[in-house]
Amino acid sequence: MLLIMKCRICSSKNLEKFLSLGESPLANNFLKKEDLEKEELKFPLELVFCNICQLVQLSYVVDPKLMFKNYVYVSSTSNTFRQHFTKMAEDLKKDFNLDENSLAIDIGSNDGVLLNGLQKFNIKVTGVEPATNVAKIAEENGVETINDFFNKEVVNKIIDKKGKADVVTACNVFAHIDNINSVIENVKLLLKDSGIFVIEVQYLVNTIEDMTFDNIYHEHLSYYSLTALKYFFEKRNMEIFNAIKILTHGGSLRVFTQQKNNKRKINENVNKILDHEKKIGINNIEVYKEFADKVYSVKEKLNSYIQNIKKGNRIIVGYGAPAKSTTLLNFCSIRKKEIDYIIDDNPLKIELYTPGTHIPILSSGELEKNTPDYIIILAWNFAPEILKKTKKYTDKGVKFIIPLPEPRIV
Ligand code: JHZ
Repeated sequence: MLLIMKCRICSSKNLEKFLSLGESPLANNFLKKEDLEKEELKFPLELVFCNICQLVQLSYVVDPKLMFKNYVYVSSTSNTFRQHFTKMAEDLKKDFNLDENSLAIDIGSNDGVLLNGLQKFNIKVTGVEPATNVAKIAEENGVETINDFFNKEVVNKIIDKKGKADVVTACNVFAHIDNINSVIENVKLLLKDSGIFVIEVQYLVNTIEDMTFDNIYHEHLSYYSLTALKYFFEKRNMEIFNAIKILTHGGSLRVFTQQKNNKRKINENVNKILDHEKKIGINNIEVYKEFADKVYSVKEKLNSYIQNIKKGNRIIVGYGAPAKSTTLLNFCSIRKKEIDYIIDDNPLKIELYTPGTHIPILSSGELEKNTPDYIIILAWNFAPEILKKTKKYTDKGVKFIIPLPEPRIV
């Protein structure tokens, strides 16, 4: 565990702390039954704001090997995500004229869901994925995957074997990387002069406006605005030429970058988003202090909401055990006394227990055997998909709760 003394983007020490969610276990460190009595690793979850480049970031960095060598998150678990990445592959092919001579590399390629989509157009692909178990799933899905962190050695290996890349993607991994400076140097090495680097990151503006503070956990080291990303890429001689808002994870940004001497025109979206960020005060610590105050009051509201239900001896269970539920459950001290069990459809999570709060994770069959009165949708970003597949329980009178930004029945 390392205390960040300097900003990840600009190296400034002018960092201001504005939020503490206490000590929390690692979000994806789901426990086996035999490990429940063992002491769990917990680390502080605190956010700081850089007064120079405006990056919001965690104050502590946990060793990535502890988090990413064996991973339980599999992108294709949800239909929503499969569709999202299939469409992204189609858009990349169309917008950048990729064909069988093109090479695409995905950093943090998980089970290969994006690359699978690109392969359907005969585009050459390679994934880079540090989690051994997930890289294996990708290989089984027919996606060539290097089981390693993205580093210079890996880049040289790819160049030797396949040449330079037309497109490098990094979806939901850029916020996870501590040394983004070295990553960007390696991306530049890997890209053809005309190549593009496309990232998807959860969007800080959604986090603060929609109170989705549960996406704050140790895997997410940085919380990006376009303002901070622009600062970062310009310092590394890269240029953002387009940015679009997308719906994943409660609101994310897809950001397109190119080497600075490239010819693509800057899309007007970029300035529109930057102007909006300026207008809402993304560069002002007061916005973050206000957000922190609201986070503490959401905790109180959620706790009293749950206590009211429990007073009537009602049974509550959860649906979805996403990484973000670890933050919500730990920060709000919600345990088995409040939530009897959680359903998850990812087989890798079933029969495990939630980190810190030790609530059992079961398969959806449990709903039939032990039908609850309330289901709290912890994977709220997939609420429509989950509500659709559990419709028979709504028909039976089970009530579904969305916890954020304020608990409400849907
Ligand atoms: P989901 C992940 O976070 C992990 P998580 C990662 N660290 C990251 O950065 C963010 O994404 C961006 C389950 N589910 O996607 C599956 C069902 O059971 O919101 C998952 O366990 N049935 C890379 O973990 C969870 O919910 C369903 O029908 O917060 C969703 O996790 C559906 C739709 C989901 O990400």
